[in-house]
Amino acid sequence: MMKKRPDINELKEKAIKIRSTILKMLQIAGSGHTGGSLSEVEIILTLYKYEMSHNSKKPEWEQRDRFILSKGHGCPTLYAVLADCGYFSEDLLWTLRKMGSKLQGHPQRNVPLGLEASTGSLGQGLSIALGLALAAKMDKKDFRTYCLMGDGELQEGQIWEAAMMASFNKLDNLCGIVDNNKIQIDGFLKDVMNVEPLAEKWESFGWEVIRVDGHDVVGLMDAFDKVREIKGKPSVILADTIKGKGISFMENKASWHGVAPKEDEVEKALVELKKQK
Ligand SMILES: Cc1ncc(C[n+]2csc(CCOP(=O)(O)OP(=O)(O)O)c2C)c(N)n1
Repeated sequence: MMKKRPDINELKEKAIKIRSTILKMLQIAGSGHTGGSLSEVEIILTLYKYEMSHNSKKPEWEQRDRFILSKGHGCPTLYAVLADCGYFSEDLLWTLRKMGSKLQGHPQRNVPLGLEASTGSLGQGLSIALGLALAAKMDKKDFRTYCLMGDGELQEGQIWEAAMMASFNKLDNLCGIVDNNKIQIDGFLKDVMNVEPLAEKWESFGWEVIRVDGHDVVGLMDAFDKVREIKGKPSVILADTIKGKGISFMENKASWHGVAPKEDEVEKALVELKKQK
């Protein structure tokens, strides 16, 4: 089934806006995860603006598609996209990581705000998503479940337990996405612990694999279209991305994994983002 696509230029502009929002949020918070938030922008944006059936006016609608951010440290992006979709006011974004805020440094389950699961302990999100997908099958519900993982996160054994269970149960209503930015907390995966060959690994666990440029919104929409047609097994989209994407002095630098930008760095970054319009 073909879906109506959003305007591509508007989506690209939105990605730039989301990136600037993320940087401001992190600067105000004074801590947080910059690199991996910037690498996943197009993935989360395409999910919410194109792929998923959801309604911010009815966040508890039973038939809504579910999104599990397994790499929970990347939540600034999710928060910025949820605010853009109308789940809550933008004002809340500036309370990121503050005492008492509903927007903590890792997501805390709050369905009315659009947050489906508490995540951040890496490796667990795919198991949560698997449970939702299995429950949908058992209850004969049509909703789909999407789970975004980091490539470093794939070093967690629990991911592969869930991967086995999902294909065993033929969960074609489950779609994994890997933010394949090639960098984990303190270096390149190839130097710390290589996870490649990724496509072959997922295939051998019985998953359909689609590889795509994770910053290409059209490529991502094409990938989601393909996934919807796959029957009898789960699918994973290996989205090749750049950690710190969009900001020259942050791109491909492990040092920007868990550091928030300072005021002057945000100013420099915003100048770069403006030029991308
Ligand atoms: C179980 C667990 N161990 C360690 C951490 C600390 N940690 C947070 S992010 C991260 C690196 C994750 O790398 P990756 O999945 O590639 O994320 P990305 O590059 O997309 O930010 C680590 C080790 C954690 N959150 N959970």
